[in-house]
Amino acid sequence: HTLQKAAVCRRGGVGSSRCNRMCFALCSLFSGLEGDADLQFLLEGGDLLKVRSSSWKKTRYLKLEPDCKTIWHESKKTFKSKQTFSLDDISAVRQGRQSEGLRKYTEEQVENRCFSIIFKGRKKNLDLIASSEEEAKQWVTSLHKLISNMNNLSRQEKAEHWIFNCLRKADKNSDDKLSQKELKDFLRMINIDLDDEYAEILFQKCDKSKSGLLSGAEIEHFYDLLTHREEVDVIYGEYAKTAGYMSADNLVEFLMTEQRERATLADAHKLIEKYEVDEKAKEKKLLSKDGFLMYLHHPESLVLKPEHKEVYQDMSQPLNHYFISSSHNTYLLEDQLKGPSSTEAYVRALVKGCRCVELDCWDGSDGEPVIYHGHTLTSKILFKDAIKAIKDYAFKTSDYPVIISLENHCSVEQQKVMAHHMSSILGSDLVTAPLGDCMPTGFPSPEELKGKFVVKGKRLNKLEATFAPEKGYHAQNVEVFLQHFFLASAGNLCNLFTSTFSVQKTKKLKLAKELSDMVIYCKSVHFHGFEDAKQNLSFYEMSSFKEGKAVKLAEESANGYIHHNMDKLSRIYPAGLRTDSSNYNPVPLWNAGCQIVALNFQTPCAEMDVNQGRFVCNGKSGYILKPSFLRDGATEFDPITLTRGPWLQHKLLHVMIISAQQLPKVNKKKSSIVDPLVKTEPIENNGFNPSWNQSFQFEVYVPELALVRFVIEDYDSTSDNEFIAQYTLPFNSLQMGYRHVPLLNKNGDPLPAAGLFIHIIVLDAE
Ligand SMILES: *[C@@H]1O[C@H](CO)[C@@H](O)[C@H](O)[C@H]1NC(C)=O
Ligand SMILES: *[C@@H]1O[C@H](CO)[C@@H](O)[C@H](O)[C@H]1NC(C)=O
Ligand SMILES: *[C@@H]1O[C@H](CO)[C@@H](O)[C@H](O)[C@H]1NC(C)=O
Ligand SMILES: [Ca+2]
Repeated sequence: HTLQKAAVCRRGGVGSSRCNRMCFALCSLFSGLEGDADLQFLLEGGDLLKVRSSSWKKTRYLKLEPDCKTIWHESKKTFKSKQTFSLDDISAVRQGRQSEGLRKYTEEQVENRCFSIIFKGRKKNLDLIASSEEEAKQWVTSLHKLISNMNNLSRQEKAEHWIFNCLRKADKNSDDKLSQKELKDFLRMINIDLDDEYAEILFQKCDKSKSGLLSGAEIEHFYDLLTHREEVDVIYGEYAKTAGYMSADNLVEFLMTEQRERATLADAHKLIEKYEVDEKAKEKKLLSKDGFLMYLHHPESLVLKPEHKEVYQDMSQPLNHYFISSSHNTYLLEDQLKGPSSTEAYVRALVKGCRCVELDCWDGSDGEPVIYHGHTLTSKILFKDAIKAIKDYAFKTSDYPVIISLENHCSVEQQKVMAHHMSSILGSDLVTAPLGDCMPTGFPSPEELKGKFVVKGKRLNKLEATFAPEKGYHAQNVEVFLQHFFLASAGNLCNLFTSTFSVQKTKKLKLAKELSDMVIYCKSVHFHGFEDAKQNLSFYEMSSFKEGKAVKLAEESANGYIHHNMDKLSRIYPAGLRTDSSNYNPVPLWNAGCQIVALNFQTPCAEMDVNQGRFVCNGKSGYILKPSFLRDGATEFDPITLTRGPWLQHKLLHVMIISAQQLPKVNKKKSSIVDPLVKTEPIENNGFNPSWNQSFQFEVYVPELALVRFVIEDYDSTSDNEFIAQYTLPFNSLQMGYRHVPLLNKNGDPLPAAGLFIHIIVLDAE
């Protein structure tokens, strides 16, 4: 374990508290868990039956590699190269027949022996059957334990873990020593393309024993040279005015001057107590450079205000006063024409905090309604399976209500089946009557609707009718003639099929009373202008707008739209032309107060990054309270003309992009090295620790609506730059001073070791 110790115990020396702490964190992953049966179990591994279809079920040997991070996955065909995946790629491990594949291809009696490994991104699930119930349980508990253990490591520990793994992989002949060739491979792995001469110099500098191999302390030295953060040294040096250390007083000065935090001596003592790794320094109430780095990496010190991470907004306002994280055609995993539909897509969207999901319902065989993109080749899933998945995953990330948006194309018979499934699966969590005993005059709040499902769809009559029985409403399955019905739905569909629609335009839709009655707070109606809506529509009657129409309203009558959205809900959906499931910019629609701005969640793109950034705060609840100038009935706010008013708070945002750490490779080709660019000068051939020191200034006029996005691209002089990583957050949630920005990959999943280091100041412009 020389390499490991080198990585772990480099500065403090064996026995120091830093070393112990790091060793504990890492060794509990690598070697120190002799006593831990779960880890031992995974390292030994075992045979499992992998399920791909009814006929394809094959035995596979799975085990954890000694890096405790990679799962090795053997095919019986020996000539096939071994397959592996990283624990980092796992999004969930589910016990039982909790995947589409297992439900479809296995019998109920194996329920207790089944489990599934679900991956991030688009990688297919691994559906497995163990030989006994105990064994299945053991796999699931062990994997859960290891994953949560790994997620518990601090950013710095993750970074060191990453480097250690690269070192271990580079040591091809496992002799715990690094040859010059192995060293070069290692540098490539961590994204540094040193030229041969410099690599040689570095190697000679560290190879004190002149053996031609680096071992033990030599690797430590080499590692130190690599991980050295000169920019942090400079900052530390400026404030470390007490015998080369930062005293509590020095720390207060740093916090007040640079971080713009109101800090007392007591706060500084607490920070030293929490982050100092050297016991001797801690005793003297001093912060060492290592302790300072620990502080800078801690989640509370990152660029996002820690107090905004929790639910911090008032959740007791009416539902339509919030932006609601919303998805379009939620069932699709890929494009809108021939891609697969999956209940997994609902799980992914809900786990990402989405609070409005969409179901396109059509008649299926055997009387069971199905979900797919009508008139296309997208595959089908059962309506009831989608509802079950929604029920199971609705409140894993957020407790606040989920809106089930129904696009109903079913016969009355199958609509009754839909109503039956919703009421039997969702039970009392389904809102089937207004809260309270009388006709409501406005929306309930997210707080009041916690844990509830709200159906959005067509309704036969006004909700008021249920409170006025004397008017006698008893009709069953009344025909509603929806003359605009197909015009409206066509917006959801590919233009290839519009010709079919012109023929069907006059088709009538019958609505089952059972289904109609479930529509309480979100009744779909057509939009005939703001004036009509104001005079003729009740608060719960809401319209859906195709993106083009909505953008036009948001540009031409923004203030009218804002007032409309103070009384009602608006849903926006992508144009039918977007058959590739691309997205539109949600920002202008939020600026006009629209709540349900539905995006194709399955598509990695800048618009989804922005959506994730919009909803990263407030406990990832999927609800963000609109600023008061979008809720106040007297508001004159117009995001286009931007007249004076309380919304106008002209600010200057100064950002200095200092450096980045451990940017991942985007091109798996071994020889390719990332050339990172942060809208600055590109830094050539260094993705490990590029440094820029470039300052920028931005003007911000409406801070409450502004979002800030950091994007890192790989610069290419001959073609388009390639995306590496990004992070987006609300302007008002920025912390000032020296901050690390966590980085997300194109799917929005965190890159644990990577980061951007910046300095931020926000000033009033006037
Ligand atoms: C992870 O950290 C939390 C809080 O610090 C702790 O309660 C939990 O037991 C830790 N989990 C593991 C697996 O170490
Ligand atoms: C940025 O500043 C740091 C600290 O002063 C320095 O070590 C580094 O070389 C600088 N980088 C560039 C590209 O100027
Ligand atoms: C309200 O509805 C009635 C009946 O459909 C219609 O005549 C009237 O023009 C509508 N009001 C507005 C302002 O559009
Ligand atoms: Ca070696």
